[in-house]
Amino acid sequence: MKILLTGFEPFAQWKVNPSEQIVRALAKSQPSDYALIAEILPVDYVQAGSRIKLLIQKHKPDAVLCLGLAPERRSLSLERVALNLDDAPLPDNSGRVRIGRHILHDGPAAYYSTHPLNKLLSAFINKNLPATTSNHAGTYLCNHVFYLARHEIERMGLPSPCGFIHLPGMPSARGKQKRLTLRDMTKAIELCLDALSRSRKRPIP
Ligand code: PCA
Repeated sequence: MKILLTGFEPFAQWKVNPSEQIVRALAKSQPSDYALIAEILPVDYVQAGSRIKLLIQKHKPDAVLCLGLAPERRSLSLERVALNLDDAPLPDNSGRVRIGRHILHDGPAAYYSTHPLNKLLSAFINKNLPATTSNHAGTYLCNHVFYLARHEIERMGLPSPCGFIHLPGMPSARGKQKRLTLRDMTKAIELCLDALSRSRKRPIP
């Protein structure tokens, strides 16, 4: 059983990306139930797109979990949908801005996550980890990678569940609001990987 886990490098004013830190931490652990392929993707539409496709082609993973930071959110967001759309005023790390552009001209308008979202949500809630489902992964890099990962899985005819989780912004030293710590987020992603390693059936979205 091989699971592909990806995070992103920092971008814009966020100098630390928890998705990168979590992927690096989990890459060091040696899970016994599955092999982890851990990768950090660049915040670059062109490079991240080709990297995720190549990783899926090369490893043919049994499951794919992509992570990214959504600084304004307060809980773990299990994304339901990836849109065929790049549309963000924020430049990528190479300075590219994409407004109102299809990711793939001949691709479907959207793909659903094929993760067992309700099961993952209950696993998080049972451990007191604040989590929710989300119907919008944005129209920036996270959505871009999620869409292309789902497309590649479909194109190759793989039965592998593939989904995306947005991580909330991390607590700041002076912040008053209670936020999920990096440790809790890492625990949540570990739970998710365990659940994915146990369920390989395609759920109905
Ligand atoms: N979050 C951004 C891109 C990289 C990341 O970690 C997003 O939500 O699209």
